[in-house]
Amino acid sequence: MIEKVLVPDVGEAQDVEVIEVLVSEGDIIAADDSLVVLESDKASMEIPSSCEGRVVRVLINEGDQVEEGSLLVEIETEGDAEPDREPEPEPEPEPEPEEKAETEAGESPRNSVSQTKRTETPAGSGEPLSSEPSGLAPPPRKSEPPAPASGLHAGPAVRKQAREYGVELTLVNGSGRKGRVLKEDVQGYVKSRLQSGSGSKGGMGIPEIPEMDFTRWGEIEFSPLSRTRKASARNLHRSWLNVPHVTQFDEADITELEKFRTLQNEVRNKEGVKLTPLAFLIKAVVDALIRFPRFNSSMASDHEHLVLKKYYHIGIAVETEDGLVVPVLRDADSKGVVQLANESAELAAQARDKKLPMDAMQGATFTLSSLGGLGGTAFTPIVNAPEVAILGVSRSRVAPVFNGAEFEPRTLLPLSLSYDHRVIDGAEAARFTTYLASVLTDMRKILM
Ligand code: CAO
Repeated sequence: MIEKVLVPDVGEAQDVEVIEVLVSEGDIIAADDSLVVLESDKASMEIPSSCEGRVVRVLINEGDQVEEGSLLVEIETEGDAEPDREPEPEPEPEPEPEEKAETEAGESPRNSVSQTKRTETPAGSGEPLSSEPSGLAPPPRKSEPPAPASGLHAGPAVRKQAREYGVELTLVNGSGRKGRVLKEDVQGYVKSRLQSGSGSKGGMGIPEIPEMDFTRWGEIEFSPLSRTRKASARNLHRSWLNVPHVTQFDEADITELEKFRTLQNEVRNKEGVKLTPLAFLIKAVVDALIRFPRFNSSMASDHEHLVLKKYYHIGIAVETEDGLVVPVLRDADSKGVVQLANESAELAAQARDKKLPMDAMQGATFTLSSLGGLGGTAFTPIVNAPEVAILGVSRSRVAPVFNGAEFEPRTLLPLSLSYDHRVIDGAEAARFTTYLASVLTDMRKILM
């Protein structure tokens, strides 16, 4: 026998939409299993199955608009079920604990719904998700319904509440009978998420990414985050949310600088000095900061002033096995390239050995993030607020550059300057990177 499940009498309700399809073709279902959730302009309702059997056809998709009498699902039953049978009149059931909770939570009891028009459909009918009298026609409830096909026990009002809060119901522990999820459970879940601090992920009115039960798709493993990674995640997130970022890209011709650096490394090898492009970059950046003071500033807390700093402390982003750490190289304007190279190498080593004193990570006025030793052509670093700019450096490459007469091989260094657009305009950023590139091309400019 094939039972047809139709949309029941929806009374005055308009724009009835399929918001959840809870079964798929081939599913074996029990009587009262929920099949589909509908929502109108006034209320929501679950359409349960009136019989047990196998779903042979699902005729609707989520988002479809339906109306009274629309065919939703066909169920193959064993035996001689009568699809067009008249419903048995049944007494009004005692409210379940869940219903009580819903009532306590401020909604009117289902009894008020039961006073609205009630019509049976040929094969099953709906129950309202909200208790607003709506014209949607709930059937008398027979007994505690069995778990729906999804295995989740939750009434329509609870499902609606979960949808409104953006809560994945499978993650909520049900405290009702047979593990049924109640309204208090959803409220408790939201409260605990907020208290645990994870709610702050969705701070500033930003909707949180819904939590997923990844085990639905395969095996998973939980890996704890290190304290360093958690701290840098908080800082990065805060900066990302507070600072309107723009990234300016440029290239510096460092052909001559690389020749000089290679030569210096050969000469100073015996002294144990190793010069990477980083020390020259710090030197050039400080010179650019002196010429463009806004890049060495912070937005005052009144948001009406800039704090222009007269010192040049450069943060160096260092990759460690525990995550990103940014030690600060102080008074970089008063140091030569060799000292900058030694100090930055020392700070990086201390960071990796977890030997940095706390104050070594404070007070930077500008940050440099070099991925040049690793690769890449460009990236968009996140400003290390309250600083207003950060320079990302990628790997240099030799490329043909036209000199007006012919192409010649030049060594080009990619620069990615992210900045706080509240403080720095795009034109200023372009001037800054242009100047910086020119200094890297000819470091003698610093003398001028
Ligand atoms: N182009 C080409 N080669 C480069 C280069 C560049 N831009 N920058 C460095 N190199 C070379 C170095 O010269 C060195 O070569 P040799 O081994 O032949 O001498 C090699 O790459 C490795 O350099 P390094 O990375 O060890 O040293 P460094 O001074 O360039 O950088 C440090 C030090 C601490 C910045 C770096 O080790 C590091 O941790 N970088 C990662 C920073 C990070 O994760 N940033 C992302 C944060 S998100 O904004």
